[in-house]
Amino acid sequence: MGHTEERTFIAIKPDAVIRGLTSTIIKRFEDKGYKIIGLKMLMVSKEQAAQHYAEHFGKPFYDRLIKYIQSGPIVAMVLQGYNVIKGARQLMGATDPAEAQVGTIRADFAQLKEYNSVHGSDCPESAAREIAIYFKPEELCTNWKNMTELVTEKEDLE
Ligand code: IDP
Ligand code: MG
Repeated sequence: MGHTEERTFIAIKPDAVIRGLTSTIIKRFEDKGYKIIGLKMLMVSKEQAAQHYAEHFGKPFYDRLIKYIQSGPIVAMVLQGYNVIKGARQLMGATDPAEAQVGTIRADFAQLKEYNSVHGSDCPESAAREIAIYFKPEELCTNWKNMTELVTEKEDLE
């Protein structure tokens, strides 16, 4: 059988970038052993914001959310690893920082769900869709092994 590696899209949102938390948040994901295969800072365009949050269109918080994600630079990342979609969301914690477990990014660095510091894809389809909004295929660095891959014998995994 063996475990397959997945990819996910992560964004450090403007509130966290502005507060100087970029390196701290990247470190949470790196320390877990996830491989960063895409990384850049950008200002989210109107079009990107609308595509990214299309599922929330029409909700009461939609306009505020679009304004928030464009309120400063984001740091966009593509991570690769075993069960990285679920695992990254565990590291992030619940959407509302007040409900998030202590030790998660949102519990440790945020107070409000309107400013919850980090985004992570919620399923493989969302991950593929979101990665394509922010990265061209040639911007991903896939042809290297990180330490987790070097110490993981894939044929030994159940
Ligand atoms: P997620 O980021 O944990 O996947 P979603 O439900 O997909 O949560 O919501 C997307 C983003 O919209 C959240 O991260 C948060 O910034 C914002 N948001 C979600 N629910 C609310 C709300 O009830 N009020 C204000 N903002 C919200
Ligand atoms: Mg979501």
